[in-house]
Amino acid sequence: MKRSGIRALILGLLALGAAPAMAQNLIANPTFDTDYSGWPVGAAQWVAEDCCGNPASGSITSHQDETLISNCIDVTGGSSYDLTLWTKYVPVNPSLPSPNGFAYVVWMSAAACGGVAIDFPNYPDLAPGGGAAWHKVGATFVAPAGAQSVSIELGGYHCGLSCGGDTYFDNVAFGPAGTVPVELQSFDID
Ligand SMILES: [Ca+2]
Repeated sequence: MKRSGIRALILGLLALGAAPAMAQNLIANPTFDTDYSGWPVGAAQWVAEDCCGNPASGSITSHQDETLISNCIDVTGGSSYDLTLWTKYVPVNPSLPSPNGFAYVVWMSAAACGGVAIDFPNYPDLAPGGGAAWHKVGATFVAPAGAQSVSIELGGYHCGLSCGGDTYFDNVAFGPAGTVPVELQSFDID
């Protein structure tokens, strides 16, 4: 085990120790075991490959420009929420390595994703450096005042071959800050 692997393991154990006993993930079907049910908007490409080696679970991929699915969750304006997900970006044409995937956090003015969009920050550094290996990213968001629900939207931009690749998603977690185990932006396990 490399030094980085040891460090990741230690930090992972610290994160587990600091997490509340009841981690709360509000995402429906967060692991895409057999399909993307629970993500009712749009269409996705389900694939049998799991982010983390589970032979009984799959994931989804944008296949360049085809995916836009969402999960709607009621929230409280002004409260903080954690979003984590596993992702990877596989260039189809290595000379065009620009990531084309996105994870939007769309804050809505009414419950059940009704009303109007108040804000929709894109997830930062979704596939940093092209990220061809599965890795986990995470961030904390503050629900804007007046937000009553949020739509977590995963997909790929409609930019065709100019974007040059597919973005994969798996193990999506969203919940009140501190209830979803906090993990590192990315790390190596050797
Ligand atoms: Ca999975």
